[in-house]
Amino acid sequence: ASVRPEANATPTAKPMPPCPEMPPGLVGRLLIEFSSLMTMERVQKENPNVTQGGRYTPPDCRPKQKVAIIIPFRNRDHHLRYWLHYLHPILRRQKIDYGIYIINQLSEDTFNRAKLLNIGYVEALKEAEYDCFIFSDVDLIPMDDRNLYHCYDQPRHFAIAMDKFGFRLPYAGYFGGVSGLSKKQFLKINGFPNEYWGWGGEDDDIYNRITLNGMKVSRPDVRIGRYRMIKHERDKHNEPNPQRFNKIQNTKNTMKKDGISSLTYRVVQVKKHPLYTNISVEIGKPP
Ligand code: UDH
Repeated sequence: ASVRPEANATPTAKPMPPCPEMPPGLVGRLLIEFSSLMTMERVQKENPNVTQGGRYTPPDCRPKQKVAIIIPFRNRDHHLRYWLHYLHPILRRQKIDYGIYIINQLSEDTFNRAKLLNIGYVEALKEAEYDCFIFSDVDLIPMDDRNLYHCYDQPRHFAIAMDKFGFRLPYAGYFGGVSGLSKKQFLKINGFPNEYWGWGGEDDDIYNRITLNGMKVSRPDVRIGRYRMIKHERDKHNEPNPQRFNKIQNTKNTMKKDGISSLTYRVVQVKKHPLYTNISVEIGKPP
C-alpha cells in the first residue's frame, strides 16, 4: 500500500514564511467616520476569523511578535463598537498576531487610566506569552493602516497627529492616546504610575520614565500617524487632576516605587466575547 507523504504531516509542520515588514495588503489612507449605525452583531459578522476573546493570528505567515492591545475602559460601549469595527480589519491587514483586552473599571470612583493599563499588562500575560503591549484609548482610530501596531526598538508613540490637535503633536513630549512598549521596555520603566487619579498627567509621567531610563520615543511619519477621535463630553468621575503638574515634576523619585512593582487590584470577572476579552476590576480610590 502506498502512503501519501502529506498524510503524516502535522499542520504545524507546514513551512510558513516570516510576515513581511510592510504587508502587501495594506491600503494606506482610510476613510473614518462615526455616523453610520454600528451594532455588535454587524461587527461580529464582519470579523468571522477573529477567535473567542478577540484573538487573531495571520494564517499565511509567521509574525515576529505577539501583541496584546490594552484598552482602559468604563461605560464607552458605543466607542468600543466603532473601535472594533475599524481595528480588527486593520490589524488583520497588518499581519499582527494579537489579542484585545478591555480593562473595565468597576464602581463609580475616580477613573485611573494608567493603573488600568498596568493591570492589562499583567492580565494579558496570564493568557499568552505576549512580548509587545499596545495601549490604546477606546476613542482613537488610526486613519492610515501603514501605522503598524507592533513594537519597535524604542518605546513607540502612535497617535502623533490627531484631528483634535489639528493633526499635529500638541507638544514635543506628548505620549498620549496610543502607545506601545515591548515587555523589556515596559519593565525597564517599572510600568506605568498607579497614582494618577482623574484626567491628565499620567502620559507625561510615562514619557518622563522613558527618557529618565535612557530611552527615546519613536514615532511614525506625521502623514501616517493620523487619528480620528470620536467626539465626546468629559466623563463623570474623570475630572482634571489638579495634582498632575506637581506630580510630573517628581517622576525621577516616584518611578522606582510606584509602578508595576507596587500594583494591587482585584479581578472581579474575566469574560471572553467574540471580538475582545473583558476584564472587570476593582482598583480602589484616591487616598
Ligand atoms: N475612559 C473611559 N471611561 C471614562 C473615562 C475614560 O473608558 O469614563 C478611557 C477611554 O479609553 C478614553 C481614555 O480613557 O478614551 C481617555 O479618557 P478621555 O477620552 O476622557 O480623555 P481625553 O483627553 O478627553 O480624550 C478629555 C475630555 C474632553 C472633553 C471635551 C469636551 N468638549
